[in-house]
Amino acid sequence: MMHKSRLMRCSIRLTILAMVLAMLLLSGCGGSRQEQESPAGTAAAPPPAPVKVAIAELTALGESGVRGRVVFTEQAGKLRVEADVTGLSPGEHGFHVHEFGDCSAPDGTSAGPHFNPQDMPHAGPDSPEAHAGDLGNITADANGRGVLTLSTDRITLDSGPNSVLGRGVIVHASQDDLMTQPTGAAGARLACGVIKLQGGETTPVLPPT
Ligand SMILES: [Cu+2]
Ligand SMILES: [Zn+2]
Repeated sequence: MMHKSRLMRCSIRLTILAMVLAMLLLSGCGGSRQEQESPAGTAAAPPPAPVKVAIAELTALGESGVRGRVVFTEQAGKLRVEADVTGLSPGEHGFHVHEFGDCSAPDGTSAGPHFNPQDMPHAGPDSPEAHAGDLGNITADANGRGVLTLSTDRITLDSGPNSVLGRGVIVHASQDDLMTQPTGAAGARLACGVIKLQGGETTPVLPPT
């Protein structure tokens, strides 16, 4: 009898000991996890401002078969433009931001003229004076795919006069000669897309009625 009750007391003590050990271990783990989150006990840095990204999904105008996507990313005070377009004839094709985010006309004329908030002449993206929307040419390979990356401070994704949010992107049939006024003689409009902020709502810019 004595023997049995001593055994019971012993096992109760062991159970309590195990519980205390478990609690110590758990609190220990929590502590180390916290240390990992804010190293060296410093206050957590404020989260970085979200990088603004806008996308234009280009769809074919008429029967052109040209389509693609243009991604605009704010980066170091500039706007990076990355385009990937398929269905083109090999060679150079005029590539612009146009004033209106309206791709409804089968020939793309609903997108209006080149985006030109400062009333500049037509030129190329490297000219000191050009339409804000003059992005030059996109060059298609033998398979009709054109990829372009450029960086510009002429257009933005903010609410300023040079914002391209809600405006249109047009890919043309011909090469932009970066000279002929006001279109660069880039010919027919083959694909069109409206520039929309990713993860937000963008109202297309339309001509005044
Ligand atoms: Cu154009
Ligand atoms: Zn232009």
